[in-house]
Amino acid sequence: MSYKEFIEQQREEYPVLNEIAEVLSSDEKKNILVYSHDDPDGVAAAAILVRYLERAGHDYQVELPHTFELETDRVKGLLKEKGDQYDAIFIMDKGTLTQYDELTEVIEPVVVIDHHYTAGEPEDCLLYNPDGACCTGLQSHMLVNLVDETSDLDDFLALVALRSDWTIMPLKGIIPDFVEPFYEEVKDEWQNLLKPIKSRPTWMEIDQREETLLLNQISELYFAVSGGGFQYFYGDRDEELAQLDATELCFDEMLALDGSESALKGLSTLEDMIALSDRSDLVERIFDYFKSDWEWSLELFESAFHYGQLGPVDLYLFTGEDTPLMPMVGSVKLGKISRQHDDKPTVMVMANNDSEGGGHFSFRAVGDKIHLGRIADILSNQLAEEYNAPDMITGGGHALAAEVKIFLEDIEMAIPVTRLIEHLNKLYELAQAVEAGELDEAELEEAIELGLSYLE
Ligand SMILES: [Mn+2]
Repeated sequence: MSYKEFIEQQREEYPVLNEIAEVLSSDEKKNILVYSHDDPDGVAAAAILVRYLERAGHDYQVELPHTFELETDRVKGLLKEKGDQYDAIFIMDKGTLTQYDELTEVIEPVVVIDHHYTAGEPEDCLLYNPDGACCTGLQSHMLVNLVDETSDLDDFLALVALRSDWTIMPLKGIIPDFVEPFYEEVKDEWQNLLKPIKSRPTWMEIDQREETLLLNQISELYFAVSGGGFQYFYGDRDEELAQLDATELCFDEMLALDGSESALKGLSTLEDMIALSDRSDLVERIFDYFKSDWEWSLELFESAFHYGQLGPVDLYLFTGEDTPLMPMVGSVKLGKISRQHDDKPTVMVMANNDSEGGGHFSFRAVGDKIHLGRIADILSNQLAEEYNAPDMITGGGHALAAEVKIFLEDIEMAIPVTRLIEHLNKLYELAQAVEAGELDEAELEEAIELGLSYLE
């Protein structure tokens, strides 16, 4: 199936796409407010959309706030300040949340473009969250194709978004069905990004460190510049960087590639890519800070230790304070540990205290024997209830990767870490009891619910 046919098929399956196309159409001039996620996928999605809005002659404003979920009060505040000047709002790559319905009281239509799992859909918004593994960069590319044509730079940005969000893993030949029509259409044009090279491995090379792709390196560069959705910024050590919003820099850099399409297709090294940048001095400095933080964090991870065995899985625990790039470095360390043990299923649990306030737990796995999303979900709900702060303690994820983030600045880690250890210990004791054949049917069910999915 061609990419065009695939988009038509999506249009039939999701008639809301016709309504969204209507909002974007160039029949009358509009002013569109765009909120997108502050990670490479969200930034690329916004860039692809905005490139179209410019061509169509629409006005727009882009906001890339440093939270994943868009707080409705943030939007209401902006609208109060700016008055009634927008014809629509787009919320991109920022979760599919029922609370977005509230916004229809202050602006309509509310268009939600997202690919994350949702427990409940907003009903009054124009929502496009299709079945199948995709990312919002590709969704944005598809939307533009409903009303106009995309070009090489849009293809490039969509590839970066797909790789940054782990939707595609070309080095391992992993291209999900949803992405295949697009990927098949563009891959020959971008062989320079997609052929294996022996060069600096990125944080995406977890099961081996010998080869990488230029696409992976470029995605890592955009991760570094944007803060990656984890707000890893470098203003603490660089006066100039302290003065700017690096996610917006990333967005501007993507737009500034307009006109450099043939240079992009001729790229053979990451240095070439950095040299193409409008502000290559800044980009290079950010990337150097990123790399030195990476080396420092890798050293910190030497202290990760074997916590115990949960059935077929080795569980490792890492704790630290102000650990930079924690989940990415932890993933690479995890891959190394697993390889040293004949690719044994392994889980890395990471806990970080932010000395400026707040905390962060990350969970990563090789093998899906333990459901990390369930653990993060249970812990974040428990802590949110205990602190009565559902907006400030969030968490979740999937089987292989999950997070718990605590944004309460005055929090001490005693209770969160205790709850984490209590949960891990419960899993440990249940796993021991399973080995001893001591669990009845109901207890087995509970063990699975708590995360021991290898018992399913
Ligand atoms: Mn995304």
